Amino acid sequence: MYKDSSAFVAWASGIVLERGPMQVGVDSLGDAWVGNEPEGLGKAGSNGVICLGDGGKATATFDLPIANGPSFDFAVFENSFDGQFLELAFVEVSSDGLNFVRFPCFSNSDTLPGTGTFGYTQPEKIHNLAGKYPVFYGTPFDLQELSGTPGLDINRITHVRVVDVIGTMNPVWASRDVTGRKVADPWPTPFPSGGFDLDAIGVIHQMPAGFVWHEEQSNYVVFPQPAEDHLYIRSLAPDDRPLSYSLIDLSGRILQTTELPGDGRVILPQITSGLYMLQVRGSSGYFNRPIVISR
Ligand SMILES: [Ca+2]
Ligand SMILES: [Ca+2]
Repeated sequence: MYKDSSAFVAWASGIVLERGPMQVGVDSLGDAWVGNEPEGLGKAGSNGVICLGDGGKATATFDLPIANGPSFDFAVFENSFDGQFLELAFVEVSSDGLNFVRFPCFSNSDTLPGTGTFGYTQPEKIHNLAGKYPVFYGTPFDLQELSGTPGLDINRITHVRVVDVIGTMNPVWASRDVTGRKVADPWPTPFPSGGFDLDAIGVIHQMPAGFVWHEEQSNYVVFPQPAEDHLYIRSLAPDDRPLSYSLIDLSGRILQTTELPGDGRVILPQITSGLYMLQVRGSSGYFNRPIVISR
């Protein structure tokens, strides 16, 4: 996705860096050192990049949580100059800053002998690895793929972590995809700019300001997500039955307010696919819940 796409509504606003070595196994070279935290912030192409080194990590935060809207939700930008010399990274997300979940990724690049220092990678052989596309074009990720992961709230992603793929085929240090296959990327890269070059992380879907809610204060469950033409609101506490609800769009406009029938079923109006807010009122108060309608 091109950096100037109107799909991008925000960019990373904070980064914590854990740099990796220029070449894993050769401690005397020290860590990669080109670029610092500020160069991964803001819009893609707007300042420099952060070079992670072998296995280095950059953990980004955002002014508002990233949410799971229709299709892709954020994109990671690298600086490949030709779309063939690709430095790759795993991408992980967290909704609490502690528990990180990696996007399941695949690499079918040759593992014998692997990819040399200036070797090429065919982008069609990799999936869900950042660095797949050339400079100014972000690799997009869809949080829906992580739906149902315990400990992860895909509608309130607060952290995105990028982890450099160590391209060696040496089993001691090799990085592996979700199937356990080694992931090849240029290696060794024993220079200060070695490893994945993080340019930016662009947000496509985010929680609007003021719509942050607290799941732990709610006894309600809303399913299915995404919803097509109806969904259910149920309470986990029998004495706190949901009584009524409002459906609100992201500009704050109330589209529908209705008493909830006994079975908790909500028939959704004919509105376009997207992210909406459901405000549920019960006997003990109310809560707001972002929902995705996908038709
Ligand atoms: Ca999504
Ligand atoms: Ca690498």
